[in-house]
Amino acid sequence: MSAQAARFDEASQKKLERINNNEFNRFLSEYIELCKPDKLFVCTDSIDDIEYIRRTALDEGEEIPAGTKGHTVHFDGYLDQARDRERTKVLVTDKSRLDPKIKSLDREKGIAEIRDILNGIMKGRTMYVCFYSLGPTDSEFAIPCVQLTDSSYVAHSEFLLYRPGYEAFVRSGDENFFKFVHSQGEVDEKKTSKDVSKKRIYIDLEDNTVFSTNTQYAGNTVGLKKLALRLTLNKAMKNGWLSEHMFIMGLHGPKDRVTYITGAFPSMCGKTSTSMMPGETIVGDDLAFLRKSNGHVRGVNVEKGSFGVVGGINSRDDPLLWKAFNNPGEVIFSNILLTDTKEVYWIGKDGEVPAHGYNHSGNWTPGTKDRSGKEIPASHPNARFTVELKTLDNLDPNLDNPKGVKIEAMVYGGRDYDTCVPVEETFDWTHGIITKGASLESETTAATIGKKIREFNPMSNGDFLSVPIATYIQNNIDFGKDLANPPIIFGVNYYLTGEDGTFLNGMTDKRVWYKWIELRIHKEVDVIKTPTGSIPKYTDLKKLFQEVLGKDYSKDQYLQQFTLRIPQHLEKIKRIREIYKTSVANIPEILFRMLDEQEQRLEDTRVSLGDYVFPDQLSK
Ligand code: SPV
Ligand code: MN
Repeated sequence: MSAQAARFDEASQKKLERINNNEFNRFLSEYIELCKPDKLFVCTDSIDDIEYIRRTALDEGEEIPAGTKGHTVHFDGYLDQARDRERTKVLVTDKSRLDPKIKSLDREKGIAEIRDILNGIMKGRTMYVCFYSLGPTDSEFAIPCVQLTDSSYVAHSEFLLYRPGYEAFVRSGDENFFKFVHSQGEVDEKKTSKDVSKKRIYIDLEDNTVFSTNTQYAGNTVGLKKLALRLTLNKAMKNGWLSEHMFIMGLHGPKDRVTYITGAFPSMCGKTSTSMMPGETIVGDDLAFLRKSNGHVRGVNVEKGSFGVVGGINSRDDPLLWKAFNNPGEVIFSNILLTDTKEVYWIGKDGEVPAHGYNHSGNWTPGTKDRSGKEIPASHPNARFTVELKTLDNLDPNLDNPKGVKIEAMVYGGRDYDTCVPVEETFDWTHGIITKGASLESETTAATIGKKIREFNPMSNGDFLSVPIATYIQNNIDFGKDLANPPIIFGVNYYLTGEDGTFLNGMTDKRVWYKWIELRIHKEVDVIKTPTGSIPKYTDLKKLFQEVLGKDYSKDQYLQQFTLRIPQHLEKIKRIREIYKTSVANIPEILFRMLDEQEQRLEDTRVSLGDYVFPDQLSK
């Protein structure tokens, strides 16, 4: 046990004595000495300890109770509402091993800087020492983790999102665990971090350690989520597996058949709502580890809870979450509007906008403006909820299966208003990885009035890369190469618009696309081959629309949605090729070859059939 810890209470000492791990002792002593907390609370996997954290979050005012039993609200600072791309840096000794686009910092310099910020940062506070596991415990996927934080909200969130890992530490002296150090730093009267000049999020790849200071937004502080993703991605490259920004779900087909798939989407593109579709079962909504096993792929959810966007959730489109948000049970809402009657309100919720409430900006009424004169919405667009997946009615029974589930398909999708069809199957693994995964883009609307920006986001992991993109893509290609049964790769697009700019599909239409994907995996429906992939036949979709949604699906809708838009596809290929040609080195040759071939197929089709081609013209 660490000498420093001896200064702390007896109960914590007893809990530490059960752990026989030199690296853990060294790590804990180092950061107790540096951060100088007044108190230490060691959190085991026991219900009592987790309950203590929950209660403390309320006692310390990091969370506020909402009207419904078990629901709490947390607010982050006005300028601390999302992942901070600028201040998040990977620490490396040799910068040349990263792409220039990956924000990095000389390791020695970064460590010195963060040590300076951490010095005495926990004076007058409690350091929570928490243990978790990435992936199911007792599994080859599992990665043990230790989190040191002075935020009960961060500890509470992590107990909802990750499997407890104290007992695993007691059982194993494995010194290869991930380490997380977080401090919210000094807070203002609203309990939000105030020392913005000392806000840092540093990821030390060489010592598998994450540092986060003077911030509270969970994407910056819940280290096991996107910060650990840089560590796991790096680890996965070395050992030939994949660490992906993907949901995992069970698709329910005919005769009780369950087929598991993953899906990768950039943030705010419908990943969580897809993974929670009624009629299917959820394994995970954000992060997946994928490994090869006997010629196929197996996947686990890295987490056991969801930290999802709450905006837009309503009773019709998201019945499962709606139920969880309207019944007693554990939910943390962040950056929503809390009304005077302790009701939680978010943009897009059923019902009227409240006349008054409290949000991330303080007291709020409709029309409240920020300093620059811009109207503040009732809830922040990135307002979120945190729940355990077991709160949902459609949790898949394999969530904690240590072997994971067999992955039979992988889906890629982004916010694409004008190019790709709603659903299409790629020709093979490599074609899928290159033309869907490595070519993934998503449109965002810039703050400057309505200007649309297309953001390149390979595999939706663009923000989290900790290895050169060339290495990452090569690893993805290689991963599927020697598999007897690689997953089939599909592209989906929920955001396609018509000429007048209106969406061609309703929010729930995606339920049909996934039922079609399920049938395709089992070769129970036929396809029409196009230059970019294989698309559904009208009659199959018509039947599915009726079965799944009770909707009539007209031939006209089908033709509009599944028209091959050749000029847009050619533009996309040009953009993607340019990105890979100009910005990064050592891109696998096959990437350019596949793009060239796809371009050629599109050009040939254009010569014979014109710019816009109906599926019927291709099936002939
Ligand atoms: C995302 O933005 O993709 C999230 C939330 O899942 S965060 O933890 O902020 O990354
Ligand atoms: Mn995510």
